[in-house]
Amino acid sequence: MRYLLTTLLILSWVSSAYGQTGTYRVIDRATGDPVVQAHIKSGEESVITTTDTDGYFTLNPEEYPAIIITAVGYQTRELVLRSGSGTIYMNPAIFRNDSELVVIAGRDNQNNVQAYRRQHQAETMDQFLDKIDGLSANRRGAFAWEPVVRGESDQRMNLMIDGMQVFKACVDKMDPITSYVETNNLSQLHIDKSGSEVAQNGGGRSSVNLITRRAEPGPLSVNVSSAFRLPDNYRTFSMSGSTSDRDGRNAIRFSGSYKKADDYTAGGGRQIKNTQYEKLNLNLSYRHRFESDHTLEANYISDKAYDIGYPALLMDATEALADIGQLRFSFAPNDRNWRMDFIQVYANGIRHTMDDYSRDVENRSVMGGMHMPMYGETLTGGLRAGGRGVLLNHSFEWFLDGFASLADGEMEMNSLDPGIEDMFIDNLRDVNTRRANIGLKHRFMLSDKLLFKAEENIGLKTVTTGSDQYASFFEGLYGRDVESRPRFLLSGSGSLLWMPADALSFSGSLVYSERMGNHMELFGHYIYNYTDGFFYDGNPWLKTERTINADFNTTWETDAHSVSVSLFRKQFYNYIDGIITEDSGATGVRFKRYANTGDAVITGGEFRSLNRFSHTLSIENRISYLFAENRSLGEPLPLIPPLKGSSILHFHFGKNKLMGEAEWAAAQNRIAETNSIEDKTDAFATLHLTWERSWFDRSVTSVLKANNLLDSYYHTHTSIGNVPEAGRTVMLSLRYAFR
Ligand SMILES: [Cu+2]
Repeated sequence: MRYLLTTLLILSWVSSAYGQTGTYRVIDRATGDPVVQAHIKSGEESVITTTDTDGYFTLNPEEYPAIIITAVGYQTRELVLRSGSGTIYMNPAIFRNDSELVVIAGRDNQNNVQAYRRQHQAETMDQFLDKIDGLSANRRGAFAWEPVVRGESDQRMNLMIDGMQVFKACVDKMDPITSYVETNNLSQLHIDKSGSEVAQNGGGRSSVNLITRRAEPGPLSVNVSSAFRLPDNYRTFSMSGSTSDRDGRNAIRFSGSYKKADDYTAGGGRQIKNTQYEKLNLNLSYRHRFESDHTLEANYISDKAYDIGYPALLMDATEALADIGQLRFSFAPNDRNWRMDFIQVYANGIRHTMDDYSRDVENRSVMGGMHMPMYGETLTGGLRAGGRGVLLNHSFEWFLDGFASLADGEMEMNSLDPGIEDMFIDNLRDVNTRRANIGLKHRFMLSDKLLFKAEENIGLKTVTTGSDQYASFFEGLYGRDVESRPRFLLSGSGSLLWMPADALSFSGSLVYSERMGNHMELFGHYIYNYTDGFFYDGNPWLKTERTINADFNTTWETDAHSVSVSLFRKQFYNYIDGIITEDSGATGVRFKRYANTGDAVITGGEFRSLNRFSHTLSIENRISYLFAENRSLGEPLPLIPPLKGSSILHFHFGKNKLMGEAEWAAAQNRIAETNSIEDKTDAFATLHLTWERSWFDRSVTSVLKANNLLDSYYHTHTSIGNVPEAGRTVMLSLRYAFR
């Protein structure tokens, strides 16, 4: 099968009409084996060719001077080809796996890209993301943690699935879109912490792109896995499979998973109420390769979550539904000067229902004596395309991106006192967001050790409401007319990479970006923000928030050892935040309005080291730190994680892997007290132990995992409402792979 495939791929190679082609071989640096099926790309999205069963590929280096090589289980490499032939070494990801998670600070830094080991499938996306240096999570209980990149979450980061915009439907942010991709459907995770990839990602904000698995040609393969955890009775079952016809023209992949958990128990044995959840996920993917070698891919995700407890919030989600679909057409590699590499159309709908029927509403301090069922939905459709162009002998990549999204949200207030009339409040009514962007990316080799990259993006965005009645609320509140003129948004970045020696690299980038308020900041009404407990009103007249981010990284990396230090400083102008407008009064309800609050700054850094002492033993260390301040208010920004880190010791012997992990965080004493109501958080450290073993010729894998071994009682600073984390848990999972 593999031979057939390779033949197909060889036939599909495009040899250049001019210039000399070279033959290159891709080799595993550690073992000397050829790297098969590595993708040779001329840009992010355009695969020129793949390596054959002996690791060879041919290419005209004059046409593609700079290429990117990616292969599952290896660190991504960017390099400059020299004419003739040559051998290219790929560094294995420290831990090989069938899926790759890539963290990028400055993408063009070949040494700066580090593939992380994906934890066993039973680990959730939340837990995984939280462990990456520079990332953290805002937690509200057991389910759907909100990812945070370098202290920025929600509207200040760009969270995407396969590059698609998906908007949460819950006005209380219960449904970050990370919850719609199960880890067994994830093929890569691209994290751009600096925001320098403005051509492709628009705004110049940090971005997290969850890249899902696609159907690929190959024989039938089936994976079945199941896990059970105590004491919260978490149980999960998942199944996935893929197959294709004999010539690989039609390929299909499906996966389904089910999980359910009861309330969890904090350290010391206290059960935390309202932390249960239940979730179903289905993913279908189909790919067709035409005679012309163009391919068409269709992908559909359906995710249904029920009965999800949010102990830190006033209510729980009864139903969270997501339907996410896309069609993607990729053109066969060709060498035309102006060309399109891919075009993608997508549509998604998110629906969210929540209520407080299982809460003691009579005795709560905020919004007491009433039930507040809420409903929200978003509908989004979009188009993306990318390719290459040449102007004045200069070749560049181009990206087009456009979407339209409609958001609605509403709540009822049903008093327990029959004498008080019920109320109905619109949180968002017919709020439309439309955006179109064009991005360009240029690469200049200044010398064979110095690479300069420039990216720019121009976008047009409008946010407006289609309801005059809804608009009139804001007109009354602020005393001026709502107008919906489109705004131009500019962003740009410049990055420099210097590789003075093979093992050493320095990179720096400067990013300018403009961010218009999102639909909640501009047109939200009576929106409960769980992070500070205030009810927010939007402000349609917010000025554009501007940021300048400077980023520096140095990495030293040999085959077995790697040390990397990143430092950054992000300066905000016209920082959009809530300002307290009304005193709490008797109801316990406190209000804020969005406003441009002045200047803010977030600065910090990350340290990472990976040391492989032998085939048996390796150690991983990660540390990150953030300092954040609203300069105009003169106080720290809220929800900033303290100095934190983790150390992992891996033992690998025969069919066994043993992993010990220590996770720690310092105390957070820098808190927001005037414009937010935060409290200080103590330091903590926890220990986790994992034993993984393969059985029956590697067809079965078992993982026994004990988390929080010492049963510590603690909470992280970004755990809302100081809800304690889970105490000691023990989980057994089994996975069967049929090939
Ligand atoms: Cu909700």
